[in-house]
Amino acid sequence: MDGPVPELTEHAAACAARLRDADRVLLASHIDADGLTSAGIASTALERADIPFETVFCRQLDEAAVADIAATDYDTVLFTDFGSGQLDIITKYEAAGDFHPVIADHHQPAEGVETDHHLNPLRFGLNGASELSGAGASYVLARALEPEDRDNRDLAALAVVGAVGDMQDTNGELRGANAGIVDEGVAAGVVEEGTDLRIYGRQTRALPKLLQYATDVRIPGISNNEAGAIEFLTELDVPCRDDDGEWKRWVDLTGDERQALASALIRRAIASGVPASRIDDLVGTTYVLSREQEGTELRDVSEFSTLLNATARYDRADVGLAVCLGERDAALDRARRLLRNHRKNLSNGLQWVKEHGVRVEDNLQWFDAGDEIRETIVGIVAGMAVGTDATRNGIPVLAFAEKEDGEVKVSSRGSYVMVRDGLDLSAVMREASRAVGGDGGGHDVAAGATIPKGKVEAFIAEADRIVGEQLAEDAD
Ligand SMILES: [Mn+2]
Repeated sequence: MDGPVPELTEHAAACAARLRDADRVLLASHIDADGLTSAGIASTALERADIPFETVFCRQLDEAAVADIAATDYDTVLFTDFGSGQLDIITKYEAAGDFHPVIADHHQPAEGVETDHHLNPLRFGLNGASELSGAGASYVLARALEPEDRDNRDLAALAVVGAVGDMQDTNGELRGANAGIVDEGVAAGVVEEGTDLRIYGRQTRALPKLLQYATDVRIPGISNNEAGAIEFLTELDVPCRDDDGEWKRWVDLTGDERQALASALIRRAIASGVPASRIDDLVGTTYVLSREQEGTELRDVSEFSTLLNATARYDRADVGLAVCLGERDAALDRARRLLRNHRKNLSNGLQWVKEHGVRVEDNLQWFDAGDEIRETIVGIVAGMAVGTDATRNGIPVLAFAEKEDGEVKVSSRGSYVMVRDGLDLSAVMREASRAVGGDGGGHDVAAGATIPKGKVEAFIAEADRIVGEQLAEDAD
């Protein structure tokens, strides 16, 4: 069997064999949309393979979290969507005979250490930030774990949600190893791929809100402008309201109506001077989960991943996992309430940044939200602030927030243009945090760290220096 990602097939088989040898498995996963879908995929695969397991979630897999895991009486631990960056810690416990690790992850591995059952696209020449997510790595493992009489390709739906949750489709579509997973999902009848308007909320948002809140591509007079969005829709030759006068959603329109609306929107964007490169971003590849009900958050992968993030950021991984495992009713209601609350917090957070502004250093900009923005969402707020008039173009944004334990959480966000110019925030966060007694890592375009209280200024100086070096090195 070739598997969805041929480069990983052989190694996935070895990891699967290791899990089959275990009496039972402790599944430990990261708390975010990708981590929850990873856990959904891995736990379904373990169950179908008749391997007893228990699931735990950690926000951060630090020394203390690994020690807690080692203290359980599980001999085999499956880490999903984290573990690679903590190989130095994990292998210490492995060497001491505390547990055998199996890792399905896509983050930068810690250097100078390795373990046998470590499934990570970066080990096989694939890009972990853009080509395969933690859920994707878990899916590859799930395909290797499937029993003779059972096909696990239906789990591709969750793998696509995880990839989109980690923003691996930001270049207009899922590529590389992810594309292989999409193909399997399509073949299994759980994923539909199409070309459509790439605006968030096609399933659930009323048309004026869909357009008003679509700020990835800003269209003057429509984005962030309710009256403007309503006027635009009213002037169109498309019936945007139903028989009761209620606004329709994108999903309620016919194919022709969608096309007419999209064309009018593009004409309007061109007339308003939006650059051609940005206009191209308005339309792209979209992914729909065929087996989910139309008009729900679960039908659209990006709305699904947002729903999961809303459970994760508020310590309700149990709710997010239940939704991934197919529970609807109570779990879905709870998730939707968490999402409404999450939206309110994000909009308050962005408002706070706009009011207080950012401080600009030589090579980066930053804001310290203290306890005004929850540390679990400060990274999203920083990402939302990139590209708005609240921040400067061309340099990354660092955001600080207080953690409950008194330490300081740092989140950083860049853009793919900056990455092309040499930016690697994963290295910035790791090196600058370690220089002040903290730790961090992540991806080139988005990364995070935790540092001791009182070290913010020293951290900023160090990070500013490293970003300066990265951008200068690439220039020559
Ligand atoms: Mn991930």
